[in-house]
Amino acid sequence: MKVDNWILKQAETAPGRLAVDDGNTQLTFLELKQQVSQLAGQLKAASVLDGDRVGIMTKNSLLGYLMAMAVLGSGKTIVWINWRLSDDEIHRQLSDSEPAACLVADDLFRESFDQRFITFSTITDQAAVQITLVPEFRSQEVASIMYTSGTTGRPKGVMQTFGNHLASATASAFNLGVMPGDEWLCSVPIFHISGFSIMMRGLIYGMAVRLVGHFNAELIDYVLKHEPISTISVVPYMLKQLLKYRTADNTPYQANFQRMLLGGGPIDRQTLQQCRQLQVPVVQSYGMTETCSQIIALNSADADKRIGSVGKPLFLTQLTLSQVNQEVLIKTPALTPGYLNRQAAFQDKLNDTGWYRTGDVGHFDDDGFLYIDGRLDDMIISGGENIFPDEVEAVYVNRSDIGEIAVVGQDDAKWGQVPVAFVVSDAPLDQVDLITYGRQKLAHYKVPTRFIRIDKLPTNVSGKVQRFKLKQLL
Ligand code: S0N
Ligand code: AMP
Ligand code: MG
Repeated sequence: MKVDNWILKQAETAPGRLAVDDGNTQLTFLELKQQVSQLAGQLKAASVLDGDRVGIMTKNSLLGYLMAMAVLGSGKTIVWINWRLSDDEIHRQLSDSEPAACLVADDLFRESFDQRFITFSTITDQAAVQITLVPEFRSQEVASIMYTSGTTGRPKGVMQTFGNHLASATASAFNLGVMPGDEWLCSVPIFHISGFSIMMRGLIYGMAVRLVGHFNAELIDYVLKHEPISTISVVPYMLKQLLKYRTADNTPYQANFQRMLLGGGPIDRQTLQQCRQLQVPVVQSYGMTETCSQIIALNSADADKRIGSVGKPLFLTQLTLSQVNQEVLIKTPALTPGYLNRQAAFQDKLNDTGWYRTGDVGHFDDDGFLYIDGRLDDMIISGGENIFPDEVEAVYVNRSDIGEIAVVGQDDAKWGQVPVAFVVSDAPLDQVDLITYGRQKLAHYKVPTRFIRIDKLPTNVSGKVQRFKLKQLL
């Protein structure tokens, strides 16, 4: 039978196996297929499948998961929307991707949303029409689009093909292994590749995904101690929160537990050392939205001697460093074919011999293990979310009380880094007003936590602000 739609494939080969569990409901792969088929018929009835793309804005709920599967199963591309974004930010992404509709979980619906936004309950209230799920997921087809900001202007929609997802899941399996009974806990958002890659691995491996709707360290600590979870993906913020609970009582994680897959941003050595002491197995990894998740990882066996390293390339990925500036350069079949509507912006990221320029700077040790030393640009990472200073500054420059503004990242014990603004201004700065204003225009995590007055921004000869000098003032 010619079936290479991964949902149908698993329903055929592993119908009774657990596919997804949200703590209340468990669905086998056969039940997953049935529910996805029903939802697809409802999406069609609501004209959501009329175009090529469908937006989705949800937390990690079971219904959100099923909606995503129904969109994929119907042969459409998911445009993932980060629910923490402001109205303006969401509108820019939808204007660029032009989905037929944007499905939004009822708990995330906003008064300001127009008729393009359709709540999940509107869909589930529809009478389903008959629909056949597509027979195959073609490797060149775009499964998902995730937006990343950039240093300039418009957001960039990273296109992730089925081939990219398959290459990524395969490489991860060769490194970490896949065992019957494996269960991957997904509390990282499914609108980021950290979370969506877990969904895709679940479908490709025929593996159970344990969904957690919203990050709650106490709940997750309990789940890791009492449910047969084998892997959890975490960003540094989550790891630190989980360690607090792990130490609060002496209960170890249950016997099936294999590892925490850590990525999304830099981690301090002290936390890694604490993990060793507590025998919490951490697999450090490095990857990005453009590479459909991890492409480099540090095996547990090497972890003790290579503390701080992100490891070696996974199968299918090639890695080198630029001789000019130590930039991390990669080639991998998991690499996006480009940014939606922005081929030139993507070409800019490839060097003249076709290597993808990551924007990260690194070095190797004598045995070829990679260490990430920082960024070439000014990107700030707060709790695993990226912030581009230019984007924040652009929101403030037109205010009458702001002459000039420069945003930099300040180290922060909880979030890794937080944005802080330096401002040249004749008027006194009203911190509360500035923060309230920013929260209307930007995702809250992008809003500077402080606005610091300065007489003049330090600049180089060509007039570019020297952010490193501002950082030294913090
Ligand atoms: C860390 C998270 C969970 C924090 O959110 P939390 O605790 O749920 O917050 P809330 O209760 O919703 O809100 C409380 C207040 O905190 C503010 N806030 C929320 N998030 C942040 C933040 N990041 N920075 C600063 N402040 C934040 C809220 O705004 C609220 O304040 P008010 O009320 O004032 O608004 C959450 O941030 C989160 O989920 N972060 C993780 C995101 C993530 O997954 N990033 C990774 C992206 N990169 C990739 O996906 C590539 C790497 C990759 O694939 C990978 C990464 C990790 C592991 C594995 C892989 C892999 O390769 O597979
Ligand atoms: P994103 O744009 O959210 O996909 O994030 C990708 C970026 O996160 C990378 O280019 C790095 O800057 C950063 N990053 C991911 N993993 C690590 C890591 N293990 N150590 C340091 N930085 C990381
Ligand atoms: Mg919380």
